[in-house]
Amino acid sequence: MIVTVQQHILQQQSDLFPEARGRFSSLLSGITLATKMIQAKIRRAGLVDILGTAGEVNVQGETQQKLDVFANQALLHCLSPRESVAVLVSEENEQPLTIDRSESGKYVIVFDPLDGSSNIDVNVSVGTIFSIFRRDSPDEPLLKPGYEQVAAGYVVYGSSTIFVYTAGQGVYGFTLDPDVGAFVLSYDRVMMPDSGRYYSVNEANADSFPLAYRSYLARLRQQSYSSRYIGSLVADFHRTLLKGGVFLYPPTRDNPRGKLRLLYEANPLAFLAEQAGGRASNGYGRILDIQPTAIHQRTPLIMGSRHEMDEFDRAMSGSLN
Ligand code: AHM
Ligand code: MG
Repeated sequence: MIVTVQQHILQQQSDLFPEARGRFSSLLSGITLATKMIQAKIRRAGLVDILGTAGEVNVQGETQQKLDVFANQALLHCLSPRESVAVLVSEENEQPLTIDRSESGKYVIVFDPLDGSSNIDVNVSVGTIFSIFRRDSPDEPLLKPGYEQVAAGYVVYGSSTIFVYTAGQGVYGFTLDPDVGAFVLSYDRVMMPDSGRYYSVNEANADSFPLAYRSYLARLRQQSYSSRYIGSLVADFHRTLLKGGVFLYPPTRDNPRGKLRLLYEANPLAFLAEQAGGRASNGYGRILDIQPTAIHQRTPLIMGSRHEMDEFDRAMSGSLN
């Protein structure tokens, strides 16, 4: 028999969160419902008027695509009525949305509703990323380091729609079966290979990478690596998770602190990478140890297989030989 994501979460929950009594699974089913709505919309791109910009600029100063707006609304719509939700933090909203249900809400959910949206109009994979923290009382700080995440995951809307998550007990992947209308277990306990063939970076920025990054990439080129860069973080990460290798978004001239966002891009993917046996760094240390100071803060992000990450650390410490 098939195992749906809902069944899997309920099983994990009785093992991991015996006190949660369905709250956690209700919250994750809010996320899977929203992502099914998003994928249905994406699959109709080109047939209905959903491509192109919405005419607004978001908090990052980026032009919002119509699908960015739809994806954000779908997540807010599916999550805000759930009993267990205390605060929603979205890439598309400048401020966190506090749900006025202070007694029952126990979780903060942070998400990037539609990552890689510059790829939408050209039919390239995009994704949704989410991260979940516990918050037992409204007095607790909203901003916590990534090692306190209780769950994290993403959906990649690619040649199929795949939901990947961890609740701290390994990484599991589910493929949307359109006949059943459910995400069905297809990757049981994913482990990232210890090394891979690919490195993934926007090489058009290479002249402005710090020297250690350039030395590292030169070293990879001397070995038998090939390059892959989609420009959709979720898709680039999904390949890295399954095939190994390394993904980098270093500091650049235009983005000296990195481009990617700590809370809803780096943290969740770092949690998944570690749970799959890989690593994630900001160039100085572990992504999951960073104490955030703002909800939309950026970070350099380097993540991948153990072997490539060890070599990256050697490059950063100047001990590549
Ligand atoms: P977005 O959240 O506005 O879509 O931006 C994030 C995207 C990532 O998906 C991707 O890794 C990166 O930006 C690509 O940036 P660049 O075009 O600078 O290489
Ligand atoms: Mg994004």
